[in-house]
Amino acid sequence: MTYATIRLEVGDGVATLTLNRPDKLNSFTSEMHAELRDALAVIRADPSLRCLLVTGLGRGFCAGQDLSDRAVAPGSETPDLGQSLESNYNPLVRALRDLPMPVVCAVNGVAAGAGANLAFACDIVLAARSASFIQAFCKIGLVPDSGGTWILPRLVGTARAMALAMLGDKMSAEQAEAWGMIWKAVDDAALMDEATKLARHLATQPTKGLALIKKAIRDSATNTLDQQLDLERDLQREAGRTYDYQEGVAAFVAKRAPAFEGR
Ligand code: T3D
Repeated sequence: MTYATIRLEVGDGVATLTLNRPDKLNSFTSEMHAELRDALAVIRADPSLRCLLVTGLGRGFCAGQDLSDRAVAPGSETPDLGQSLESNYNPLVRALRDLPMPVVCAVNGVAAGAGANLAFACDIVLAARSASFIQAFCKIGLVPDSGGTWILPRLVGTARAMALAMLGDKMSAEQAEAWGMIWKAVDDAALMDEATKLARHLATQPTKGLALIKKAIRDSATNTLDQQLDLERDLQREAGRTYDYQEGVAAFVAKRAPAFEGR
């Protein structure tokens, strides 16, 4: 599949989506959003794909909305940013959250505005040690979007979320790791090898079970313990009916490595 603003490559059960506007630090345009929607639908429909890896080309991961698309002459009508979220950013976050496979993010450089929150919407986030995260919205009078106001307090608590959102300070990958916002910071030169290795490993695992884990952990954010216990009951019932569960048990009993098929 050929796109203008992203790259989609597939192999070893992994779909790799690379944001591809390096001269603009991979900032989002309407075209990029449309291409991401298309690519995510393609990935979701392909049963051979069992893990998604998201990264960016060049020295940035993603600098959020392309602001050159937002400059208006004084006195002219401003674009409806609510509509932009409704049509572009919210569907992207929902598509990643609902994708029934693990989503690994390799943050290769600065992740600002919606670019930072795109990373936090992924399931397992690795970042190059030189990468950084910036809730840049406040610097231009906006509110963190793409799920930022939901995920930040859950990741770091209200006090830190408030300061990150109101100050827009640059946070290093190591600080993000120390605060539990990402899985880990790795040496720049090792980032893509490590992320690819992780994605390939996940693509050999019980995909259906991993998708159910993803749902359970995501839903726990708004469930009571009673609701979560009920959800675990329902998801475990579903997991117990998969081929991969049978295979996992059979392999354990036979003392051999399991061959999961993702179903
Ligand atoms: O509008 C809606 O639809 C609502 C939704 C909004 C979601 C959002 O994401 S709002 C937040 C938008 N993003 C920002 O405010 C971040 C803007 N960028 C920066 O603050 C800085 O570029 C960075 C801190 C990310 C990186 O700084 P630095 O010094 O490493 O790089 P740079 O020199 O600023 O940028 C390099 C190039 O990328 C430069 O282009 P040039 O001069 O070489 O031609 C710069 O203009 C361009 N660039 C970086 N970010 C954006 C951008 N161009 C357009 N839009 C950007 N967001």
